Amino acid sequence: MVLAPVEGNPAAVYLDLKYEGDRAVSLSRVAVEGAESAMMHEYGEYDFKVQMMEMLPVPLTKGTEVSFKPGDKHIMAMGVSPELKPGGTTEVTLIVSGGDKQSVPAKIIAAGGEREHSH
Ligand SMILES: [Cu+2]
Repeated sequence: MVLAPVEGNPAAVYLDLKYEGDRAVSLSRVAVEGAESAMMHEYGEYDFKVQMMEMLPVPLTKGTEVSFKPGDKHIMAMGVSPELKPGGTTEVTLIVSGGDKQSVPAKIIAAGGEREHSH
């Protein structure tokens, strides 16, 4: 999880996931501990400009891999608590259709350590 340069701005979370379940589902929601809300974003062209938009649910079948990375799909966390500090960890929860959840730990790093995410 990469914090915004300005406290209170959205943070971006990047991760790779591989779905190992037997049941076909779709990844529809995400939650980040310590953030008021979180959503999945991707970049797309709209009105001849590349901009961020909310992602549609991602269909997952056994073996599907999805990566959230800078400049591509990402998880955006809004209303990030000041308690989340660089060097710490938080928990990211991926929620699929039907309500199954999977939580993974995410390391918190300061902005600028990686490519910055801007709006
Ligand atoms: Cu975004």
